[in-house]
Amino acid sequence: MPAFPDVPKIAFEGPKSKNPLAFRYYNPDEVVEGKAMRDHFRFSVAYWHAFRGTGSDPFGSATMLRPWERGDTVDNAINRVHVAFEFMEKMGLEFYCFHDRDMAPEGKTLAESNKNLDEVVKALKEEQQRTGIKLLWGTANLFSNPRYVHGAATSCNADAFAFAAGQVKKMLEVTKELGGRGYVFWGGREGYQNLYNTDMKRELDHLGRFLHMAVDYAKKIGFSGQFFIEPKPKEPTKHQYDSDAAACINFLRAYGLNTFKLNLETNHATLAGHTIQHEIEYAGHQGFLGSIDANTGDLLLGWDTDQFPTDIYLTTQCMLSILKYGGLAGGINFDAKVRRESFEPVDLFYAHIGGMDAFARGLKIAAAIRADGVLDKFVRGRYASWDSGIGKEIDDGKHTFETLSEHMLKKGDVTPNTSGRQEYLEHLINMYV
Ligand code: XUL
Ligand code: CO
Repeated sequence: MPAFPDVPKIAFEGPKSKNPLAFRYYNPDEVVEGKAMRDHFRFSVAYWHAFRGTGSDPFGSATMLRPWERGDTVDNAINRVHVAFEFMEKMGLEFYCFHDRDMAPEGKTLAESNKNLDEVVKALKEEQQRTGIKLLWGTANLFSNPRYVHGAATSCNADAFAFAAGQVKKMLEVTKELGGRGYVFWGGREGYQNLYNTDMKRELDHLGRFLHMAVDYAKKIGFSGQFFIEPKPKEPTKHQYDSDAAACINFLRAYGLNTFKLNLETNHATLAGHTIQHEIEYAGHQGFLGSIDANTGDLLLGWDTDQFPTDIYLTTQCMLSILKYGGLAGGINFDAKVRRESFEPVDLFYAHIGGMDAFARGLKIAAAIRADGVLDKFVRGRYASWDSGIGKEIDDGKHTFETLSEHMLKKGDVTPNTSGRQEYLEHLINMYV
């Protein structure tokens, strides 16, 4: 029995289509900048939102109509896998991501939880083989269970660290078994609520040790996927250690974890007081750009609302910077949930189609801007003073404070500045949108 009997396979119908169950811009085989759209994006469904999200919030209970749900059992988890793969097949979503606990019920012990997971992983493997859909990344939920009340790798309770290690060990094995491209660490409760009770150095040392153990174990079992850290500044704790790209990169370098890359999330960037483009630019020029959790927040709400991205400026900015740094080792995972009020199964389709089309449009707009070279040309011109004369000499390491002071004493004052032309550039971008 199909779970979505009334929804056909979603097809590309082109920009003139008025069919809300069709792609207007996402055309997987279309080549942009020498690469098919499907390979630019590697769109992925976030299992926790799409198939475990209930619509509950702090003020109200579940609203989602999910007729296939029959409780938190292994049998139901296996049936849910079939539903999820039907959804992904119909959507043309070629990847998915999950946490251990989204996929199978947690047992009373680690052994029981591992056994439950193994049973569902069998079904995942079969469905992957049947459909060709792949795992983008796996991860472990190290934040929901009360044992992690003080964190996992950064907990004051050494047993919580040990339990988390057991969970990650298992999820690394599962991710390898399913051929996952990568493995994500989002520091669920790795942070603090209060510094009076916190030994920050000890907690960060433990986090560094934990991640080294993960690298060692991956090597031991031959898992060669990419490790990612996902920055987020707050929520659930008031300060998460992995607060933004810059903080993560500093941490990774300080603890000698240079093989990691970042999985950047739009709404996390805005919670950190940045834009996602800022985060992509920062990670990109430092060599740490890895993958994207695509979503958007709501400026009037100010928490991690995880909405589906539909803003063309947002996706254009993402794609401008992703193209600039040569693409993603990971992909674009829709870490986004349908609103509590969008409770019908078909809303899952509208949401993902909207997100995929928004990114496809962003890609085409960004590629057109790049093809004309308008931004590049402007930026190059803006820094032209560094390409010859004193600028080039400074860049070549030929100067000191003394020689520069000498230079200015002779010259008197600087060559006049030129306009930054922000309004001109914003208008220019609109010509491509
Ligand atoms: C939480 C979040 C997580 C990670 C995976 O804000 O984004 O779902 O993506 O643990
Ligand atoms: Co995320």
